[in-house]
Amino acid sequence: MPALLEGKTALILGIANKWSLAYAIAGAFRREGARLVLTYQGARQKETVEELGRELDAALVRPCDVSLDEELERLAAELQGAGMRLDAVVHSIAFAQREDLTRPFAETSRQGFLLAQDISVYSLVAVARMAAPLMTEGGSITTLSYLGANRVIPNYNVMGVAKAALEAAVRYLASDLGPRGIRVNAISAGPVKTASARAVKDFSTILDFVAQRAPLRRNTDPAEVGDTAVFLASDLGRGVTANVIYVDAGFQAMGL
Ligand code: 1JT
Repeated sequence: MPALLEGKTALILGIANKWSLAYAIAGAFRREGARLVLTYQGARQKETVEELGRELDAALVRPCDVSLDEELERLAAELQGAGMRLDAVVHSIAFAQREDLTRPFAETSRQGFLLAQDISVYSLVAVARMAAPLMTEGGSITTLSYLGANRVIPNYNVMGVAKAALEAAVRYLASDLGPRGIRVNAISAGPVKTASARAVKDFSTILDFVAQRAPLRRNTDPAEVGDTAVFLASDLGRGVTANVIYVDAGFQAMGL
């Protein structure tokens, strides 16, 4: 099979370390011949992501805090200045305060709610607005979601509401950008032991529960998320937009 992303440039936001879903996606994109532009948040992530960028032979590794419009504008200006067209964007970013993932959802503060919406949802809108002018040949924008958007998952709380908004944002962005040949989709991944997940208490119990009940009787492998992201970014995905694709070993289908 020929490389699926040969000649394409992909911007990937949200690698924190080698367990990040964004890192699995970057690896799959690189395997398929894409040129990679990676971003990280803040000085704490710099060393790690620059090292992973070297491993992946990334063309560019840059800081980008998606809560700041200026940082997104600076990144867009730099890519523009380097004459870089973008063909794919992967948004793999979310945040919520720890207390909002432990206390009852009804206790969520206004500030905690808005913070989760800002970082986990509005950032997709801001990234799409920044990237769209660089996608002069059309392109694909993919974000990461979770089943907590549609069902009550204990403790997912404010993130569930944020993921519901994120999936709605995918549909509205797909409608806006479709006429320019830009597709917008989400991958709803099954739970994976990432750094974010480590912040969740009893996460191993959740993983075991899912593995016992999912049709495939196992958890989601990050590489499966990477391969689905390749499909969406490639010409194979040309007819798919405004969609949420489950890469979760089938768990979402189960009632009991
Ligand atoms: C965040 C965190 C976003 C954890 C996340 C997330 N998206 C998925 N997970 C993992 C997860 C978390 C819970 C869960 C299942 C999966 C933590 C930091 C903020 C952003 O419950 C079954 C709670």
